[in-house]
Amino acid sequence: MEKIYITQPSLPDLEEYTKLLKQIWQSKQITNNGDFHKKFEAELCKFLKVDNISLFTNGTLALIVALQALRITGEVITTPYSFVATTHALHWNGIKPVFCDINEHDFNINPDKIEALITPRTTAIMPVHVYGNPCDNEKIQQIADVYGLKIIYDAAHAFGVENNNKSVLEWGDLSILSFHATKTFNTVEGGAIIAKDEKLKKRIDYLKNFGFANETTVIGYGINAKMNELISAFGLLQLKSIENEIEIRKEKTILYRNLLANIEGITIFEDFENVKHNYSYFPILIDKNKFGKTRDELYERLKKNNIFPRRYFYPLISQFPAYKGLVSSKKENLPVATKNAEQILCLPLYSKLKSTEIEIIVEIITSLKIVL
Ligand code: T4K
Repeated sequence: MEKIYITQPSLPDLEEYTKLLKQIWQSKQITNNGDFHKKFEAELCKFLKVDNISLFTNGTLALIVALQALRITGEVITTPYSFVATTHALHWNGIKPVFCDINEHDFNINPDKIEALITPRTTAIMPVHVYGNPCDNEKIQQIADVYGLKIIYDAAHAFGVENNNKSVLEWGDLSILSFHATKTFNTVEGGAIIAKDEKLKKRIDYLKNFGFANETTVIGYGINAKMNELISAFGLLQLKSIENEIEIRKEKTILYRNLLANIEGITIFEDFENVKHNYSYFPILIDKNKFGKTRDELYERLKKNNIFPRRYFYPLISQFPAYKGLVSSKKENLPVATKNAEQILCLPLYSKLKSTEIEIIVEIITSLKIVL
């Protein structure tokens, strides 16, 4: 059987892309806020129902600049259950991460545990909408308001996700997106910051361009994190098919759910009420006491059969040597995150994944349970 990976990027039509490339070749404007960049920002704003988007080279630089833009310092309360870039962005800004435990059902930061972690040095909260599951914004905002904290959402997984018909990207002070090849919406590499107002967008745009406000004025410690014209044109084409992409992913998700329902020891997750999802990942939890085999035994069995799921997010960020020494990293402080990280397996999910392939994946899972 051909190898099945966790994901496979969707690509735009090559002929259509070539036409746009020809335009770029003619104009000679290949980066620095050219026409495709401007158009992609405008189209994204429409699609995502937000007013201010700044495009970036990738999601990690977007996170680093978001923290710079809000002048965040000291300590930031965040989740250990994410991709390591979330915490690295804090470190690159000289900020100490303080890890907070998560909810079992949505993998997101548990707002009820945030307050106990606030100190006089705390300046912000950085939650992640893990797998595109919306965080409990209301509770997080209430805490931020009481203590005068900023909120930066790592929405790397949450492209197009809405709650009660409103984009989750409107929440908090800033949100960042990733358009990496492995994401539901990809521009090869890419990212964005979503700002509440034009003034902040302007500051972000300066910061991603070395801090230049004009030819001779540098307003701060900027960096180069601009998206170029080739990628902006690619992104514009990707936008045309994203709704269809999400719809197909939804169908695959429903098939997985139906086939995996009622297998003892496997937890699957239904859509949350009032949430328009983007079906970015298909996470399951494997409880070895009920399933009879560990998550890693299942992971290895699938790999032997040329199927490559991923253990996003194991190990927890707090378990990496760079962060392990922090008091908030202690496993006893993060019981739910620790348990979920030990049980998690994200199964392959992408639009070209065939129904027959999903059936084979589920058969392998089921057969492993039977061979007890
Ligand atoms: N915040 C969060 C919450 C994030 O999840 C991420 C990134 C970020 C921030 C930072 O955003 P970026 O700076 O990346 O824009 C991947 C991605 O590199 C990373 O973007 C993503 N999160 C993370 C969750 O996953 P890997 O190391 O697991 O990817 P990799 O190369 O092993 O790819 C997985 C599989 O996908 C491959 O086995 C095959 C397939 N694949 C991959 C690529 C890159 C393809 O078929 N084609 C491809 O081009 O990190």
